[in-house]
Amino acid sequence: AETTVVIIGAGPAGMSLANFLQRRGVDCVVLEARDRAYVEGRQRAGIIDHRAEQIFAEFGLAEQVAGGAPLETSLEIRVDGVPRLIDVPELSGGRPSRLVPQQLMVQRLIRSFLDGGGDLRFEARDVTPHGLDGDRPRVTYQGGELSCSYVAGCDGFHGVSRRSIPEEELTTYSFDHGIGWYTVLADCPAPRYPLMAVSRHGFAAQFARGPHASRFYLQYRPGEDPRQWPDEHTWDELRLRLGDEMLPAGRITGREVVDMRSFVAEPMAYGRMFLVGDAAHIITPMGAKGMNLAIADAYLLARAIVAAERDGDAAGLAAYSPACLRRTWDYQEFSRWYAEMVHFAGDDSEPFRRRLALARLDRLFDSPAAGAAFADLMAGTEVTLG
Ligand code: RFL
Repeated sequence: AETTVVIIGAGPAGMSLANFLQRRGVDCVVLEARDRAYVEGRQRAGIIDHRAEQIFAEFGLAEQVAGGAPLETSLEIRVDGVPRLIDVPELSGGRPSRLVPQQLMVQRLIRSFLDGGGDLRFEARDVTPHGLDGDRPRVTYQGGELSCSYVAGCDGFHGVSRRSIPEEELTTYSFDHGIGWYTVLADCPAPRYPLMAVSRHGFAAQFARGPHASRFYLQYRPGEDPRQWPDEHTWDELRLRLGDEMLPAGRITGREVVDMRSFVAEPMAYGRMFLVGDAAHIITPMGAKGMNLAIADAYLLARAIVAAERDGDAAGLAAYSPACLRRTWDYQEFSRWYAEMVHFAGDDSEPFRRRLALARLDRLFDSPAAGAAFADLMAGTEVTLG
């Protein structure tokens, strides 16, 4: 069988790309290793930034994907128990993000693609790309084979796409931030504002997951396994770190650890294959940019493919990797800057670094220019191939 684009992976990157291509009349087939229930149930990110919402709007998908979702409010950073608010939507000139859980976004994108007659094949085993440096690559999987003009590697960090590129063609960068987070989902009333707390007791955060549930994050020390903490200890730690003695304990419904790591692969293209989203880069959750980067990559690739197919203009395909990498490194820097600020500001073991982090926080609150620069990144920077 033949198609124009084979998309490997039906996560945020793959389903964004599939919908963008469909709306522009470019044929594609999506091959996903897992079943639909698994893909639609995976909870991770929770924020579609303003720029990503604009991208969906350009394809007439904003209402479907983000319509009615709550808008971002001010953010509270509590420093040694003292609340400080930063009005991100205001400082960005009225460009609020939207709170959309990743699994809901993926469900909506899958539905929209299938309603439009899209070809999405779940449980595709042993997906393997071939002939990527030729004119007509092929992708095989158990029970099928597709030939195509382009392969979009949207299969996440552990996928097959990046591994199909000869090692000597790629430069990779890995960085371990040395910070571990214990995250728990609990039946506990949402905080008034998204809350991050910085103190000598360690970083903690609380975010709404609907009106009656919260997701908490607690920094933990290397070598510990906080999943073994008795619930009472988790609640004591949260009360201490959030400076909230009245925080009610609720049922804990999920426990996970997240190690802060970064990764970038360069370039994001090899022959006729293009890497999109986590297949090419992972970023720490600080700043909530991972999913938004995936959406922006998908957008740039869709534009480049449409220009090549409709107008015979391949310039966008050549510009894809450098354009995506420029944004990726910008966001890696932002996420590192943010993580240093909120983690080192409570870290007594390095007093000099702690004072620098506190100065960074003061500047964020006291300087409108610094606040605006922060809010601009939160809203999402420009997405262009140029
Ligand atoms: P995904 O989501 O990993 O999807 C890849 C898809 O490809 C499929 N696949 C294959 N299919 C066919 N053949 C193969 N060989 C395949 N191998 C894999 C997989 O089954 C899957 O369906 O990558 P994608 O689409 O690039 O999307 C990236 C985002 O998911 C990721 O950046 C975010 O989740 C990162 N992230 C966050 N991003 C944010 O913007 N804001 C956040 O607050 C945020 N919090 C998070 C996060 C990621 C986390 N984890 C667990 C990595 C919190 C966590 C805990």
